[in-house]
Amino acid sequence: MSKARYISAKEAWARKQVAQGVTAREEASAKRLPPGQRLTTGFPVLDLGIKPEIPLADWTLSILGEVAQPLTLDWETFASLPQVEDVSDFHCVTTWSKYDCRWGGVAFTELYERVQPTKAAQFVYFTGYDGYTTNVPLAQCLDDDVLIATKFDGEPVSREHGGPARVIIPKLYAWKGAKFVKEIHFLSKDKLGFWEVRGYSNSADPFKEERYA
Ligand SMILES: Nc1nc2c(c(=O)[nH]1)N[C@H]1C(S)=C(S)[C@@H](COP(=O)(O)O)O[C@H]1N2
Ligand SMILES: [Mo]
Repeated sequence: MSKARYISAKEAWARKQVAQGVTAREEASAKRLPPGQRLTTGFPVLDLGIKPEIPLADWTLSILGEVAQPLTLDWETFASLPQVEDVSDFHCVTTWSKYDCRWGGVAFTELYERVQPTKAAQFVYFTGYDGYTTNVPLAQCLDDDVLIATKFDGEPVSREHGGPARVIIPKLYAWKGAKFVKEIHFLSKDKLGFWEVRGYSNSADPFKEERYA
């Protein structure tokens, strides 16, 4: 189902890596800041009160469900995958936004390619080491700005911001990106995550101000 979309995202990633440092970013503008958001220059921390400590030697990321080749990657293997960098804006539903976050890590499309999702795969359900869960349609995970980030501003993602690895999906409110990511489930049917079952919007588009269901 997502073949064409996945291929165009891969090509876009390649172009972006070539253009690094050349493309000037759009200045702050009313168009850039989603409705009801305020710009912050700090980086607030939002979690469930748990910041799990995961030694890299114990860390794994599993990709399972509707896939032909389920995978469990250890830290070394994950770090050996092709790495990308992307600068994006971060929008939290609690009304703060942060511009120009420079994330580095592995593109979602890279993992998609390796596990070979079945035709039935339409949704993705992420779990975190803190017990957090969230869900996103597969098509949106294939955008060329979605990555599993291990770096922020060139440094390892700190524990408070979701290290060793966190999901970044810039076009959606930030609760859709699991910090401390542990598992990526490909599903045929949608399954609501932690905040989605508590009344947050399932679609979560900040520019449509989709905060609550
Ligand atoms: N595992 C996990 N991921 C999570 C959360 C969480 O509590 N646990 N909070 C979400 C919310 S609501 C937001 S706004 C962002 C916050 O990321 P930050 O703490 O780096 O600002 O992470 C999202 N991902
Ligand atoms: Mo949030």
